[in-house]
Amino acid sequence: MSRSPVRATPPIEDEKLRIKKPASNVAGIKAVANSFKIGIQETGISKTLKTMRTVNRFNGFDCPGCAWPDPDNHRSGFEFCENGAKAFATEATSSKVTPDFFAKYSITSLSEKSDMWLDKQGRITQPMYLHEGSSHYTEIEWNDAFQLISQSINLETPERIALYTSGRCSNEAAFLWGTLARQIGTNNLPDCSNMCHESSGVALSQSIGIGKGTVTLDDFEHADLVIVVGQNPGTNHPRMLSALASCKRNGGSVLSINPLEEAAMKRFKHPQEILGILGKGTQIADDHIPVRINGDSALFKGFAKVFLDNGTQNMNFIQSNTNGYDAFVNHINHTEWDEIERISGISKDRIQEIGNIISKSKRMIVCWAMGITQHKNSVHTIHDIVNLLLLGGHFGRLGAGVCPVRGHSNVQGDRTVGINHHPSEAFLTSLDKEFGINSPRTSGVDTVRLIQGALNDQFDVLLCMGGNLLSAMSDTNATAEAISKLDLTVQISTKLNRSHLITGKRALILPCLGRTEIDQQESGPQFVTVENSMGVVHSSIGSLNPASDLLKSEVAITCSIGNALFGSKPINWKTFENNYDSIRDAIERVIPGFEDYNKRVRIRGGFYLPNGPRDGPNWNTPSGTAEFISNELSTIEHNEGYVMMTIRSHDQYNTTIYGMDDRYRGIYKARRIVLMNPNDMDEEGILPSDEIDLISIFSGKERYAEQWKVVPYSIPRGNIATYFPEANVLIPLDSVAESSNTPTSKSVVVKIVRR
Ligand SMILES: Nc1nc2c(c(=O)[nH]1)N[C@H]1C(S)=C(S)[C@@H](COP(=O)(O)OP(=O)(O)OC[C@H]3O[C@@H](n4cnc5c(=O)[nH]c(N)nc54)[C@H](O)[C@@H]3O)O[C@H]1N2
Ligand SMILES: Nc1nc2c(c(=O)[nH]1)N[C@H]1C(S)=C(S)[C@@H](COP(=O)(O)OP(=O)(O)OC[C@H]3O[C@@H](n4cnc5c(=O)[nH]c(N)nc54)[C@H](O)[C@@H]3O)O[C@H]1N2
Ligand SMILES: [Mo]
Repeated sequence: MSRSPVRATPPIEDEKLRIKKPASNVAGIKAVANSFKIGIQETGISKTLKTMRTVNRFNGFDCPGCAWPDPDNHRSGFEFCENGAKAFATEATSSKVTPDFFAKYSITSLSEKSDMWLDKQGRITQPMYLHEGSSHYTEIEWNDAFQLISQSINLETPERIALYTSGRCSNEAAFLWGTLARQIGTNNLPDCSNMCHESSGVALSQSIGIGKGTVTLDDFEHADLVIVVGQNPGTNHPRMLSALASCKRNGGSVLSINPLEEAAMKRFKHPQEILGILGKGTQIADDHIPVRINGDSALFKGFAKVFLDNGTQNMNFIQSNTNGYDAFVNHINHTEWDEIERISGISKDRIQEIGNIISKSKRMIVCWAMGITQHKNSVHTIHDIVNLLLLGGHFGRLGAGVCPVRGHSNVQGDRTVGINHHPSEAFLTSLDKEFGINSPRTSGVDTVRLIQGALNDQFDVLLCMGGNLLSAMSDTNATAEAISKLDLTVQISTKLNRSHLITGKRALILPCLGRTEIDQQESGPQFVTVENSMGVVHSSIGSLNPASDLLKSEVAITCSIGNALFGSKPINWKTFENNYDSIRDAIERVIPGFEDYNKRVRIRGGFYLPNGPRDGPNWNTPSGTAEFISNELSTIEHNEGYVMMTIRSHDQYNTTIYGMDDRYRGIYKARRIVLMNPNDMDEEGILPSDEIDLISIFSGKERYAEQWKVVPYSIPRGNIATYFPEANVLIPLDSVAESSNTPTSKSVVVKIVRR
């Protein structure tokens, strides 16, 4: 039997683009109204009020929207934001995807629907199986599904199995998921952070000895300067705006560095403060630097040049805490202003003006996200950010430090508890001791290596704990080809997405509980724990009735797979499923920093994990000090075409599309759009709303994506922007960041062709 073709990319729809002026302020009453509107449409009034009342409360569930922390003591009744509201409304939706639905639609016909349509069909209610050659999923019993997985995994060739993780997974589920991989005999644990903050983890480990941020929420109230670079908090971390506003209230300044002047950085009206809703709002950014895409390394080297010229570097701190200073000074002296100006697109005068402020700062925080991590030289750029902070001694001090702002609500926790394709020997030794297993010592694959390997027939089975790997990965067509070569793919999911349509020869969908739902096990209702962007571990407990009686928790599914494969020895999987306290006890024994886990996580607000640079400062690097790391200045060089970044609109959560508007940027009713500088448009003879095709060129191979409408926008010349995931077809699989292997989603060289 053979299947009809299944579309890997969303169909191109007839979109009625409307362009308005970008918003001059964000949040405020409109955001509150929108939150309620979406909630009520998806879930009805009483569920909306119930979820809004419990999200991010001490005894409620953790908002699945992002990893920004909650205030320690004074949580308002509504510690939520518009986009958090969208995230939980789509989970708590009353729409259902039942076996009848799958009987009605073949995977081919589903693939002709938009990503938004797929998500809007609602929660998947029971396990489904796609037989080899079949084009329709049919029902399968849970036990049969577990048997099928166990029979498909050949323990003789564990290197041919991979277990993907998306960052909503709780600490408890992630710890067991990683343990399952090691019991199978592999470190093949690709995860969403490979496409996200991997560059931050790699660079920060080298520079400061820990792959995490060093600030707490409180630090924002004490900082005199916060730099927000390569991040769009108004859309992606709206609750962060309160922290920026509190910095401002206390007399601090906020600087934004971004090719786009994102609306949130202009003026913010706190939705939870009545005056904020009605009044003029707080002006967030005091200054904005419209850096060229991938010009940040140059810019930060420029700031360091000014700093050194001013002679205000903190020599006490540098002498007692760092290594590599002299080489760094030499490197900066040899970096030419011409190159800095050319690559950053910012004049020496402007860099000097800002550099003077930076070199005077006593308490500076630098925040960043995907605008920094998804380039070829991302790891180097993050070294440059840390170098600048080291010059001022901004570690181990109130109001100062690094703040890589995480995306998925528990992506940082997943890594802490063992979702890591390069696990440390110390971790594996204690895991083996705890469970009596022999964990493999060879590194596993990340997402890019998984797809490259699958293209070369090196994998048989892929188990996915959440997410939508097909659409999140670069090079959608190559990724689809790779996944189709697998024998079995298993998706543990809440909602339908394209990864359920582009599958291995056989596929399973295992539907699971979401954060908002009651998780009832043998010993009673369970809670889970998560770690936010600032290293606070706290609990999350759902309060809604599950979308279907047949759902299982991520923990229960993992335990059942473990049990089907290995029985109860040496790991007694079922005890973990019955009572999650036992999982936390095991985590406590295996991973440092979780002492008294069960007790401390039951205290309001949870607890902080240890953090050397913050607590000491002390530095877990080979030299025992922080490192100035000097890398040659670089950027993405190209002879023709444009550099394209792929970004999120205000109406999406990664590959989940909530709606067709990008309100803050003034773009309505369309997603297949390209933001372009009006002067570049003039030169190309392109008018607003004209359609163009995009072609990316890499290593001699061309990739096409048709039919994009052009939107004139204030973006540096030679730079353009499109939305993820529609533009992922253009990102070459082999175009990755050095050292972190993250797809270069923010620097894709493309040519444009007028239609
Ligand atoms: N509502 C909502 N919230 C989310 C998500 C979501 O999709 N929707 N996703 C979550 C996840 S997983 C993540 S990782 C985060 C992502 O959060 P962000 O990183 O804010 O997301 P992006 O839209 O990718 O935005 C990247 C920003 O970097 C800028 N940028 C691009 N290239 C460069 C560059 O070279 N230099 C500089 N200085 N800036 C650049 C872009 O203009 C844009 O403002 O958000 C999390 N929160
Ligand atoms: N071009 C481009 N590509 C990118 C990016 C970019 O900026 N540009 N960003 C990258 C980044 S930062 C990230 S993090 C990745 C995201 O990659 P992923 O994490 O793989 O993708 P998501 O879209 O967040 O996954 C959404 C799906 O997760 C499932 N889900 C939701 N909640 C739950 C739950 O509680 N449990 C389980 N088991 N499943 C659940 C639903 O089925 C939903 O459809 O994409 C990356 N891809
Ligand atoms: Mo992310």
